Amino acid sequence: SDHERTFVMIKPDAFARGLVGNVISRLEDRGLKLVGIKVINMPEERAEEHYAEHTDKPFFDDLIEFITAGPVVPMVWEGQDATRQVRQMIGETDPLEADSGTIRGDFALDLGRNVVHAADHEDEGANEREIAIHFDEDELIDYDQHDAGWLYE
Ligand code: PCG
Repeated sequence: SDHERTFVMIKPDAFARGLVGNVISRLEDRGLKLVGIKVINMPEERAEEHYAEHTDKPFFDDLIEFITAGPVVPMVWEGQDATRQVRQMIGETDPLEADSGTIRGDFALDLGRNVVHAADHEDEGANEREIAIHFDEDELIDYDQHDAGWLYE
């Protein structure tokens, strides 16, 4: 929809490879507004809640082991059609299918090490659900984006 919040998370592979700043820069440069960010080692129970839809998949255990293997950077970004804008910038889930110029298309090779997670725009409640898993409401910052008048009609 119009002005909305979307959940994005930099994964342990990207953290270890020093790609945190690069991913954040791409989203900032696009004009998206950063309203929440933290660095955490994700507790296993929270990882299982975050990936609950994949509980029965054969790759679930590997996915939980990977996402808890090192620091992650959960973030909330705001903007016009933010969910779709971010999905488009991140590229297809499988890096082999991700276009060059996208985050995964530029930085990843393997489906199980795909640098970043973003809420699925085809899953209606995904943003709200994932933001609530990783952030308290008072951790999301309300402020004026100074260049909004040059980003939006
Ligand atoms: P993400 O974080 O967008 O959502 C679920 C993740 O599961 C996905 O990115 C992939 O990293 C991972 N994933 C999806 N399919 C497979 C698979 O077949 N094998 C493995 N190892 N991981 C997968």
